[in-house]
Amino acid sequence: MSPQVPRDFQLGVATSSWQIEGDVTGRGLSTWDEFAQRPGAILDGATGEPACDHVRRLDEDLDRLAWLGVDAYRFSISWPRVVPGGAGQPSSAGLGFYDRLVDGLLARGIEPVATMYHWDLPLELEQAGGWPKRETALRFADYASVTAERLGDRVVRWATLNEPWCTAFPGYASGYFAPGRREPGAALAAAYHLMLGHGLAVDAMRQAGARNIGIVLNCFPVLADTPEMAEAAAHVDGLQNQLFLDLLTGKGVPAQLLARCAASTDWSFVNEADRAIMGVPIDWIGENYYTVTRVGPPAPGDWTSIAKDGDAYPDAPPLSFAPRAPLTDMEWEVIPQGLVDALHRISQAVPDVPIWVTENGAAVPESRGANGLVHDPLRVDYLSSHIAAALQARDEGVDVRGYFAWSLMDNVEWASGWTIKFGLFAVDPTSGTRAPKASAHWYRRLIESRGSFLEAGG
Ligand code: IFM
Repeated sequence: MSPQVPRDFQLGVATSSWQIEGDVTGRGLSTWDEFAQRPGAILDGATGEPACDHVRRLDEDLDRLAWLGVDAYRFSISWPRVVPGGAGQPSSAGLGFYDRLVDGLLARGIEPVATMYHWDLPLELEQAGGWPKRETALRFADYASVTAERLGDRVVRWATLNEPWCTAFPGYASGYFAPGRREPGAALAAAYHLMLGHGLAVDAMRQAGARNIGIVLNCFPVLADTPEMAEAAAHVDGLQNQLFLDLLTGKGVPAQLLARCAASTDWSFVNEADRAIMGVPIDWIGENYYTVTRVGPPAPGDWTSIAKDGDAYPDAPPLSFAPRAPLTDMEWEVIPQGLVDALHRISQAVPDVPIWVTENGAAVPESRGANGLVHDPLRVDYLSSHIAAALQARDEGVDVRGYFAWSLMDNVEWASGWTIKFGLFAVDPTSGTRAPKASAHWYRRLIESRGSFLEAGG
């Protein structure tokens, strides 16, 4: 059964630049472009060109969003498209593309929600040291400033970073994501400088005229599968959740983590004066929720959950990840209550700041009917139960304002390439053609029917 969604609860869809845009001739390279060239780094050898060829197909994709009837579209801006090389002169063609995107959304009555950084770091900045270096945070604020100056009059809401945990830990500790480094100390420095970049960018963007600025985290409840794994679960939670919530609220690195990760770093990059920068008040916060992290006893070679091997958590005691069925194609446990709990935790940690569920969705088995329609009933069940969970948290007093389904269309799912599909629209990676799946039709009806249960007295 579909959830009963009040009319004032915003519904949208989300994407990210590297996963859909293509057209690399028009931009600089990112760490993901370089990573994609490494044999075996991306499961099926997918690359950022053509991805979904979205730059060239912009107008038709805008029409798809209008057909769905979404209130808002969350996209990310490609730093190497706007500032090729990561520093210096912005590209007028790059900014021009986002002008067209934002204007096209507004013309269709759709709110543009822009994320400044969804993992595609300009390659040159990585070659100069990447996020483990403080300098990268400064360059991020410069790029955020020029972008805000250009688009700040039209973008309705901004996020600085998407899921800084993913850039820092799978990127620099386990090496499962670009830039593929396996340096736990560098990962901790990366997490810190990402959050410094966030704070500097908020300030720079406000000065450039942008309003409604926040950040998108991926806070997952971390559960100990057995009582003796409580300590390991606390370690994972510290790195997955508490580190980012504490830096974001000006508390600095949690004292427990300073001690827990002493074998990987001396924390010499921490500067007390940064607390206030990172803790700059924000206007909203986004939560990307997919699953919980269930920590079990060590079982060598047994980790399956993407980007979640123990190496992604520096200095963690021996552990394994023990998701319980039902699982999605990502081997992620389906547990809507986790979203309720995550939303409560965020609202307690960052009080008086409205929350949007900025990503939620599932990669599930699909089948094609005789008429060519892709049937994906498990995706409909997943989306439905998680929208209900967001509304439950709202009923329980959390200020949740809306929900974005991940994703508008199938796209390059990072290290899994095209092998994993999250889209409401099916995309043929060879021809680029798109077609709505059954879930897209369901979401469209849900959006359309919002509030009707009230009128019907329900
Ligand atoms: O595809 C990603 C997205 O880029 C960030 N959040 C999780 C999604 C699914 O893995």
